[in-house]
Amino acid sequence: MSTALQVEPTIETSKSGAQLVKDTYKGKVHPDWCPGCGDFSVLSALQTALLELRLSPHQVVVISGIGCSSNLPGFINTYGMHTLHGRSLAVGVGLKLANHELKVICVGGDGDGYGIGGNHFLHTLRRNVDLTYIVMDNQIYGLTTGQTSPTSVKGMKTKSTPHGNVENPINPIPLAMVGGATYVARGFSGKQKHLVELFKGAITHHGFALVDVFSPCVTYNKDNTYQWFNPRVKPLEEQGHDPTDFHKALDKGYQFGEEVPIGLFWKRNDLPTLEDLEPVLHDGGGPLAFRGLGIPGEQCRALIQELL
Ligand SMILES: Cc1ncc(C[n+]2csc(CCOP(=O)(O)OP(=O)(O)O)c2C)c(N)n1
Ligand code: SF4
Repeated sequence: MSTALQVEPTIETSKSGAQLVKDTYKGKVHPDWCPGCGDFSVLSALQTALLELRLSPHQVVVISGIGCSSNLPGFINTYGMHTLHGRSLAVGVGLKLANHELKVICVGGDGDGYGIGGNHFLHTLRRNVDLTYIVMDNQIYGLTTGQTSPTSVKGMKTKSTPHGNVENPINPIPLAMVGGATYVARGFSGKQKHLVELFKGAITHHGFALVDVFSPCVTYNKDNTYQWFNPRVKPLEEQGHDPTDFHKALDKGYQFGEEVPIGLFWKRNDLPTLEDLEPVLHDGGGPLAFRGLGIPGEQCRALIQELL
């Protein structure tokens, strides 16, 4: 029996019958984020979402770029890959095409995804690749100790902008919507249960799903803190927002100030994904990763040798 202090762990069963608990998704490496970093909440919400969706670790791959947030694949027990700065989507798209039966989840920071990886972001959107992209948006470069990022607020003083940031920030919500994403949401690390629902929606969505998460960097961003967000974040679900209304979703997406909407802005289910449109993935041969290469082993080894 549960008491207030002793909560029974949730136990789920995977589709193959294996027992799943939250610890099933615990990685071998202990998270080394600063105490209070918003990324802890994102990690925990993702683990809960996978548990509640009854996805076994071998059905999921988590891919990242470089940054504090991009260390996440080491902290979660799924397949994973820590790639290059800004390249998680490039690797994620390749992986999805190689094995379209895997759930592909790309993760990283705002610098990683909207700065150096901005080009990949645009092209993954327009292709409507069936993957989930979680951006831990702390509006700063955390790992490199506090420079402005593409989502830093105008006027913000950082190490790289001691007189205040003169640039206009990127707003990922309208950008993703206009670019062709078919599931566009925003969460906040301070509202973990809400985040779990957004992640579950994104992972089960058929198409490109962005979840931009305000995930405060408690060490270097002294402006956009938990205290700043707490009174401002307003769940769209409590405002009767219709996520199929493109223009209203755009209006909501532009809001950032005294009120910051979070939740599911936009969703459509009527567009094919890149994988749906690739004929080779539908010829009955299964995922490409499990097919023969069609060239002799010797030739294959020589090719690999040449590339090493
Ligand atoms: C090609 C390249 N350029 C620059 C860097 C240096 N670098 C590493 S992480 C980072 C920014 C990380 O910021 P963000 O993606 O917002 O993640 P956070 O650390 O805030 O989670 C930069 C510029 C790098 N590793 N590789
Ligand atoms: S520097 Fe910022 S983003 Fe990086 S772990 Fe610390 S609080 Fe998190």
